[in-house]
Amino acid sequence: KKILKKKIALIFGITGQDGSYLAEFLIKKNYIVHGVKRRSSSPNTERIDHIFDSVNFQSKNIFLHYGDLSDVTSLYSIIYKTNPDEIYNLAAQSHVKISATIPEYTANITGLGSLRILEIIRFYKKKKIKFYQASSSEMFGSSKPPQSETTTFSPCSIYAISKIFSFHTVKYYRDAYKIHACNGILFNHESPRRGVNFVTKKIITGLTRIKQKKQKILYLGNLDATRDWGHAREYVESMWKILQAPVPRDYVVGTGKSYSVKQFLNKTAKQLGIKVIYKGKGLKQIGIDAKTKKIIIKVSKKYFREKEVDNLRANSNKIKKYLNWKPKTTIDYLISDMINNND
Ligand code: NAP
Ligand code: F7E
Repeated sequence: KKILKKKIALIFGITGQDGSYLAEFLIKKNYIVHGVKRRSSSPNTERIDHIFDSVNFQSKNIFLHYGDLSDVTSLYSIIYKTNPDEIYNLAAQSHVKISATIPEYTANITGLGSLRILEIIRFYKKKKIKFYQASSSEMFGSSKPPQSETTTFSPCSIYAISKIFSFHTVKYYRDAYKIHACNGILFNHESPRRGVNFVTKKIITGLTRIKQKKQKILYLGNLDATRDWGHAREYVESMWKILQAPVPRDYVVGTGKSYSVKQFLNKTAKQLGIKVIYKGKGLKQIGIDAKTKKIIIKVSKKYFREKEVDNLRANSNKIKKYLNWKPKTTIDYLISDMINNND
């Protein structure tokens, strides 16, 4: 009988939201999964602790390695040691607002990180490694929706500028060196594992705590921006599908539906049984709990962007047509999943 060799995947960013779901997905697909973890003074493996024994630093089919996208020697030794069939680069300084505070660091990790990995793939000719880059809808910035693979990039942050650097680097290595490298241009995707300072998780946590009387007020920034929000758990399948296609291409991934931050807030409040009455405008806008008559929402300048991306909505016809992939999760299910599994 022919024994099928297990495929080996290497995930940069395995401790993040997407990395944790991708690791689960690939293990189910019978892959051996290697992941790169940054050294941290407090634990950063909580999203993968259910599939990895981080105390003894081992498990059956998932292996972690200390490394950092800023440290090329660590990248080289991890890629050399693990000898992967597929590399998923999900690691990044991924917060748009914070990229204005640490611009150089963001450019170094979110921009140059992909270049460092691709250079190693180029020199490391032992076998063909497929490369996936986590590109972002933020690259479209101020271009009008719906945004597709042919929409002009009009970045509004150093985060987006850095992602555009990585996007073009991937295309260049594909064209110039024939490396099987692809970009998934993913629109916002959330889950119970979303980082606490992204707006969806902040709203879910804030309103839940207000309901439990553990918090009085939820401070937010721009309530009018709209986003195309999908579920991270199902978006990781699109990453894998993008790499399995025989011809390496770039794909937009989104739901095609968009909602404002205020709509997300109202939908969450409704599921939690809270009715919010709004008063005032702009920075003076407040949200009052109709039952308790208390102010529970306030707008703070602190959370506004230097330059806002107003409207994002995907046209993902290409991935539907070529890879037969489309998202199934509705925004209401996403919110209920985040409420019910918010810990
Ligand atoms: P995330 O939760 O912020 O995870 C980012 C991961 O990158 C974490 O594992 C983090 O490690 C790691 N990382 C950060 N700096 C690093 C460095 N210098 N060296 C090595 N690893 C580093 O992000 P996510 O939401 O899962 O998103 C995954 C990727 O997709 C990111 O590249 C993001 O920019 C991109 N993206 C996200 C979305 C979205 O809506 N979620 C949409 C489009 C694109 P620690 O755990 O130690 O911090
Ligand atoms: O903001 C508004 C804010 O930080 C969404 C990252 O995963 O998706 C994410 O980037 C919107 C913006 O996500 C608050 O101004 C209002 O318009 O949740 P966010 P993001 O900036 O869209 C893209 C696709 C990525 O690639 C990124 O890695 O919400 N907003 N009030 C707020 N945002 C935050 N964070 N906090 C607020 O209080």
